[in-house]
Amino acid sequence: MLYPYNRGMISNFESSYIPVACNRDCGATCPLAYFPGSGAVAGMLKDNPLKGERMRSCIRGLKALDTINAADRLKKPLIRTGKRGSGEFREASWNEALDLTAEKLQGLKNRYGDEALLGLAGSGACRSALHNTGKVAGRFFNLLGNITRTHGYYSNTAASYTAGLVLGGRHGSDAETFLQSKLVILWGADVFTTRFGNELESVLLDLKYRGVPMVVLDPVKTGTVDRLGARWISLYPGTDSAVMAALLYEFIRRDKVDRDFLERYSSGWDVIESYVLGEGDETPKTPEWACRISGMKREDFDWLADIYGRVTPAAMLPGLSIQRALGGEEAYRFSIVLQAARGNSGIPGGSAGAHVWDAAPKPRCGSLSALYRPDQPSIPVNIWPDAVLEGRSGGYPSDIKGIYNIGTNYLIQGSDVIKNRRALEAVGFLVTHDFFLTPTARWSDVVFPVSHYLERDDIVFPDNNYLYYSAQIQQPPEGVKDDYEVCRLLSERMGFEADFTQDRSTREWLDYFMEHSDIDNKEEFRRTGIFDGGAHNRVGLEDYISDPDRNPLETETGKIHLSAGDNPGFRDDFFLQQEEEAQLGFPLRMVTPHAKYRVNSTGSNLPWVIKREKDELSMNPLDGAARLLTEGQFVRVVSLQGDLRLKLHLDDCVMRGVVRVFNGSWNLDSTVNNVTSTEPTTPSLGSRTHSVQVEVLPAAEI
Ligand SMILES: Nc1nc2c(c(=O)[nH]1)N[C@H]1C(S)=C(S)[C@@H](COP(=O)(O)OP(=O)(O)OC[C@H]3O[C@@H](n4cnc5c(=O)[nH]c(N)nc54)[C@H](O)[C@@H]3O)O[C@H]1N2
Ligand SMILES: Nc1nc2c(c(=O)[nH]1)N[C@H]1C(S)=C(S)[C@@H](COP(=O)(O)OP(=O)(O)OC[C@H]3O[C@@H](n4cnc5c(=O)[nH]c(N)nc54)[C@H](O)[C@@H]3O)O[C@H]1N2
Ligand SMILES: [Mo]
Repeated sequence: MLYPYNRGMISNFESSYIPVACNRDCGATCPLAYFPGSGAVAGMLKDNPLKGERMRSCIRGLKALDTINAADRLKKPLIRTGKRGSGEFREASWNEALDLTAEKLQGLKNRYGDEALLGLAGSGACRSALHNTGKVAGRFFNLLGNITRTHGYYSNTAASYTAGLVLGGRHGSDAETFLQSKLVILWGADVFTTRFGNELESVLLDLKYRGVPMVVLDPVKTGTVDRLGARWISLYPGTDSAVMAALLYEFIRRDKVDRDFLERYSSGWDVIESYVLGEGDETPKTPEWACRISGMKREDFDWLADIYGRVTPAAMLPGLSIQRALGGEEAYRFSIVLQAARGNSGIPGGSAGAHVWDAAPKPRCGSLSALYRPDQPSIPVNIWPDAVLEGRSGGYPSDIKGIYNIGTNYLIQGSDVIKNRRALEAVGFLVTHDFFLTPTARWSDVVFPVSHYLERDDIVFPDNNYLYYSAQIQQPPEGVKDDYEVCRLLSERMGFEADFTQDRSTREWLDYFMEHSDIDNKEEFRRTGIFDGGAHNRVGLEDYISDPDRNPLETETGKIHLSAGDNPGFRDDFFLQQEEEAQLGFPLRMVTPHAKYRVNSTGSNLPWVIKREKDELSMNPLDGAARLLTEGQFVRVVSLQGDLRLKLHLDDCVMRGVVRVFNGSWNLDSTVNNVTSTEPTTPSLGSRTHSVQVEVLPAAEI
């Protein structure tokens, strides 16, 4: 018997467990445990009994057995026989599929050069040291040659750009530090759905019971508003920086700016103040100005300006949503500026205003190197289909003839599905590794069936000060291999196996990573699944704030460089562009957030998810009435990029003038990226999937 589960819920036959950790691209990453079944009782996943007090797992992780046991799990390599996307494949032996792939890759290299191959590695299993879709893929691709890679993330390109310039990087805080907050501002953050680490919800619920005021700024009244009993303030997507600038205007007017703090810790406030007061453009960023742009109610604005101007420490916790919108770089900037202007940066209960849940230092631990090459051709991930379709003549670094895809479903998760389809159809050879025949896999020439994180040993990295050991609970189904093994077998065929494996087995890799780690007792770590790095009350920026001269930030000035980069301010050029689209017949602003039970598109095929996720368009009843639309009818959503067909749900949780469709459906007729665009937000070239202008029309029932 290892660790008895002592909460009276587990009977004797389940009293030993195998530690596992949820390794998905969700913001939480939780330590779980597999309790093997016995007789008629099936094995099950539960919380790791040794988890931290505040850690909360969720149904997405606890239901992971449904993924590995799914009826539609791929178990044989597939080779395409019909047209791309037709779903016509034949099953092949591993030898045949691997030989064919090695031959095609070599052929592409010989004929067009290394850079004709584009490597895509997505958010599959992306939190671990070894079987990490990004790292395994990167290592294989980069040993294969100087192939074209992608950089940046769909998630946070604009945020990373801005935080890099203004703060010199990420300065997250441990969740427990927010227990000292006297005000919590969740700006575009639906943290009970898209989670910020695995401890924040418990902290926020404590604050709720203590009566700490909380506010959620979101075009939609989300589950987080209800769970926290928070005040909901609605505003149009993509207008956050306008409201933030007007809050600064009010702080200046009411003498609520902490000028001593700014003087000591920041640079560039003069530029920001002059912008806010309208000295350059003759537009003072007044509450009237911001409410007109954002659709925010004046009484909401005044309430927020008052409480935020009065109460410290205040935790500003922006979601990533505010920067997956045109002008998202500036929303992220102003969130940091507001925290500095109120003296909330770097103090317990405050926050840096950016990447707040992430990136306080973590325990040291080795991980597989992706071996990126210094002068490798690289394209921003968000515009991969443009790079494929336009190539060198369009100013991209290479002419792409083949794509190797490990752990992405970019056909539907990338913006503009029609463009993505064209791009996948334009390449000569496309390989995918996945568990299921996802839409992207359907478009591939070869599909390799791969193992799931429950079927392999790994070390998993959460966002807080822990490491998790995730042990194999069962062998993968017969015929299924690890991504690592598929890449090893190809590298063997192509002559670079020794470089790929460095003569290590997967077990030896994990030992090697642990040798280069803070883990003192490796056997205990393997047995319990949890290594605790110790400190859990670290405040982002605290070193800098305690001694700015000794601990300067990695910014141009060594300080919080508020005005770093070009033209800080609300991006009215993008705003005007959207207004023009509204005039052209696309007046509704659409948000496309992440669904509760899926992680991105994963889960779309699973019965338990299908039961819970309704693929529908949510619209305010007044907007529905104006269009003579009724609850439950089918509607067509049209944008400049394309259209889709969905059921309508009228819901006054959605602000007037806004509609919402969750991203991630595998259904090609209704998946939301049919109407989004790859036009990036600038200057960071990030995605802008929350800036979509649409119209909604009645559609015939099919
Ligand atoms: N359950 C679940 N959790 C996930 C994921 C998942 O798919 N499912 N995905 C994970 C990944 S990859 C990521 S990157 C993160 C994403 O985390 P976020 O980017 O923070 O999440 P979103 O779901 O895009 O949006 C969160 C909220 O912001 C609102 N919103 C949208 N646009 C705007 C805007 O312009 N301004 C304001 N103020 N609000 C806006 C939406 O209505 C939504 O309620 O979540 C992670 N966690
Ligand atoms: N409209 C709209 N679109 C969006 C967003 C939005 O907010 N709105 N959000 C964007 C964001 S933030 C992100 S991060 C992207 C995500 O885009 P993707 O990275 O394409 O996201 P997933 O749907 O999670 O696809 C991951 C795939 O990897 C597979 N997988 C899981 N584990 C493994 C493994 O171990 N090995 C292999 N080979 N495969 C594995 C899964 O089955 C799944 O098919 O989507 C973006 N798209
Ligand atoms: Mo993401």
